[in-house]
Parts: sequence; structure tokens; C-alpha cells
Amino acid sequence: MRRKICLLLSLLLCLLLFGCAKEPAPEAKQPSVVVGFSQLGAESSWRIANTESMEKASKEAGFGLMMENANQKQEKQIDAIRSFIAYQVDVIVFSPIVENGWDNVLNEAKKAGIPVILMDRMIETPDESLYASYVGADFYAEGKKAGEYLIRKADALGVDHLNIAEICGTKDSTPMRDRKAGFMDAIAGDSRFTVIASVDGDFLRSKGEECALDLLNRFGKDGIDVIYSHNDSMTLGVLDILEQKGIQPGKDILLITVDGEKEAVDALKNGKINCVVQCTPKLGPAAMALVKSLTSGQKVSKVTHPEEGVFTDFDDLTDPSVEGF
Ligand code: GYE
Repeated sequence: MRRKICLLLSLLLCLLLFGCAKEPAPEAKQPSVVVGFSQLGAESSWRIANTESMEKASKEAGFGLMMENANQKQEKQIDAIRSFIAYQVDVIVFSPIVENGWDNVLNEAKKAGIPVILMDRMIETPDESLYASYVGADFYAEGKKAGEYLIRKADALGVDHLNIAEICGTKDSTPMRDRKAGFMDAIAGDSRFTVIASVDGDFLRSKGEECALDLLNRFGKDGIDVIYSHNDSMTLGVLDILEQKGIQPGKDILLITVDGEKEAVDALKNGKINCVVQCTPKLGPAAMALVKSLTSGQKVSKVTHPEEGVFTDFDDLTDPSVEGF
């Protein structure tokens, strides 16, 4: 009897032990492709939407994403790229804060056999083999659209003179250089326009505010007819200052901006901004499609520009297609 009880107990113990034992955890599946992504910062709503787009698209593609945010420092981006090379990622994607100074680190990536995709901004280099592909806006075309809008507006208002102040994005970055060049080329030779100042706002809302205060101090409300700024964050900073000073944005001073974030498009609908040139931050799917092609040995095009439009106070702003990101 005793033996029987002992047997029964050991059986129960066995059942308890093995019945309750957890199944061995399956080994975490490693993604087949790992992308090293160096984001330049978090300076604007555009940038935040761009980061989200990259994260979402990499997840959907089933790729691993190693992301480093450089907080607006080129050295940090260079460090991040070096760490991706050491980790032997499959592809490096990065958004270069400025155009120059990348050749050394990109040569290191090239030697390691890791293809590089430039996302959002370009670099200046004599050696185009340092990057496989660029995906991002045509910033020159954006600047031109801004200038063409102003010509149309001046025609509609019938004015013979307008003083323009320009607030620029990050010095030596592609969008800063090309949005300026496109705009200036569009209005060149039209004697109605005088650019009274070009100031640096670094794509930041807080700097947009500072620039507006500085411009108002120097030229007064009546000395400025138009403010063209290279992104919405800076424009929204300007708008806040104008309202604080009792100046009507969109009427007393015309505002022209680039990006198309929701707050700016809403301000356009409310008559406080006159023209919003679109620049999409949703570059993730196109960047991941390039990663896919590169890792499966397919040829990729050197440059891809997304389709972009412009919203202005000449448009029917109740149209549902007029919306920000
Ligand atoms: O316009 C601005 C951001 O490089 C296109 O950077 C991007 C620009 C964008 O900070 O808002």
C-alpha cells in the first residue's frame, strides 16, 4: 500500500513538473535585413513625421531598424554611420544635415561594401559612387513654386512694390540652398520685388519667433510686405509674434511657407498664411523599397522625387484634398 502511495505521489510530481513546465521559448527571429538609419534631429513637425514614416515602413517591410538621432550635429551623424559599419548593417540610410563633409565616412561604408541611401537631403561630393540612391524632394522646384505664387499674388493685388524678408533653414543644407535659389530665380528680373533681408532660422519655431522680432525691429511693420520662410515651423513662430504685436498675418504681411503640416494648412484655411508649398515627410515606403531592391541585387534609380503640390489662397480651400500631414 505504502509503495502504491509512493508511486502515485511520484507520478503526480512528474505530472506537475512536466505538465506545468513552460514550452522552451522560441528563439527570437532575426530580421533578414538590418537598416542603419541616421536621422539628423527632431527640429520640426516635418522631421518627427519623417521619423515615424521610416519606423512604420521598416516594420511593414519586416526589416530591422537601428536608428540614431543626431540632435542636429554632423559629428553625431558621422559617429552613427561608423557604428552601423562596425555592426555590418545591410544598408545605411541617412538624412545629411548639411551637404559637405561626408566623403571620408562614406568611403568607409563603400570599403565595407554597405550601400548608402540618402533620404530627404543631398550631399555635395565629387564621387557619386559614394551613395546608391537619393530619395527626397526637389527643393529647387519648391522654391520656384513659392516665387511663382508671389508673382501671381502681386499681379492680383496690382501692387508695384513689395519688400520681402526671407527666413532661411539650416545653413548649408540642401533645402535651405535650393529653396532660396528656386525662389530667387523665380522673382529675378521683376522690379516689383526687393529682398530686404535673409536671416537664419535653422528650421526652428523658436528661431522663427526671434527672426520675426528682429525683422520688425529693423524694418517696422510697414517696411515688410512678405515673409518667405523655408519651413512651416519657422512660419508658425512668425505668425505667433505678428499676432502678439497686433499685426494681421496673411493680410498686413503675406506669409509664404514650405512643408504642409496640419497647423500651417489650417492657418492657410483661416487666412493667416497665403501659400503653403508641399514637401512630404512620408519618405519611409520609398526608402524601404530602395532597401529591398539593393539587398536583392536589383538596380535602383539614382534620384527619386515624390510628387508634391502647392496650396494657396487662390484655391478652393474647402476641397478635402487640401490637408496637412
Ligand atoms: O522642410 C524642415 C525640416 O529637410 C525637407 O527639414 C526637410 C526640412 C523640412 O526641418 O521642416
